[in-house]
Amino acid sequence: MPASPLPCGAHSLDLSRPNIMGILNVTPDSFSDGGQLYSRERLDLSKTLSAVDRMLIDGADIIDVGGESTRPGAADVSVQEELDRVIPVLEAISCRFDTVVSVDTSTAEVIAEAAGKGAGLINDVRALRRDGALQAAASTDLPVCLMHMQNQPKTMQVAPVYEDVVKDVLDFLADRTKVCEAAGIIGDRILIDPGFGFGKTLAHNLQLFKAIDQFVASGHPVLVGVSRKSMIGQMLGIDSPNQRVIGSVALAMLAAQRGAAILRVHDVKETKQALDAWSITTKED
Ligand code: 7PM
Repeated sequence: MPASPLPCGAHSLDLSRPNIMGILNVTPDSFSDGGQLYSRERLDLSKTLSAVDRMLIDGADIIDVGGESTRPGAADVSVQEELDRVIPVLEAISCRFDTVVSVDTSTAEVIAEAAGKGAGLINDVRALRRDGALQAAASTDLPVCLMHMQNQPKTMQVAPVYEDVVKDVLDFLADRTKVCEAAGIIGDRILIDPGFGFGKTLAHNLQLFKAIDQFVASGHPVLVGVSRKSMIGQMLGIDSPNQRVIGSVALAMLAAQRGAAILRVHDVKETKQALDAWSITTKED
């Protein structure tokens, strides 16, 4: 049964095949890829647009713009700071490129503003639990991605505990889905994400990865973000995030094979090549 296209503002997504979401980090701090678009503490817009152009040429279907660092231990950013980082970039991308742009935010003001500046998807690591976020998102009519996170970025990796991580995360996402539907968000426009690395040990992340099919069975499109994360570092014994590309591509492929609809990645070209090779082996002649 081929899924019908997901409307994302002026664009749409074909979720019957895996889609690549390229990460565009517009934060000044340096983990993995953050900070590289900055020069002299200011975001360089022409560098940023070149990075977007590169990702689109390489095969990205979505560009995910994020202005809040959610890395473990990260400090909060003010609403104004987040608006100042995200909105001009969003506007510049959507007026120059023909692509779905998602906004990685938990902030009501950013959600509302982004919708008017060309955002096609709302990606929230807090699953619209912040004050006003749910109402703001519902008013946009855009699809939303609900991610699971235990605790807050500051403390989430201190001592994550679950009764049964797969059940707990599935239950959380089912509950948030219901809350979103009650607020007027159409069920077909709700995507879910287990939230790899967000309040999880390696063992938790592995249990969730093995259970991707159970998330897919919910009927909601599943987004998987494992790119360069510490779970890959721990699995393979690699400290440096930019050395984790091969493991990231391998896990993205496996997630796609298990039915994930969107793969959130740093390494678009490598992921695209792997997915293309896979797709050729499964094509009917
Ligand atoms: C520093 C550390 C900066 C970690 C950024 C991160 C996800 C996401 C992120 C995810 C969805 C990263 C994370 N991860 N949104 N945003 N799913 N939906 O590693 O897994 O990119 S931020």
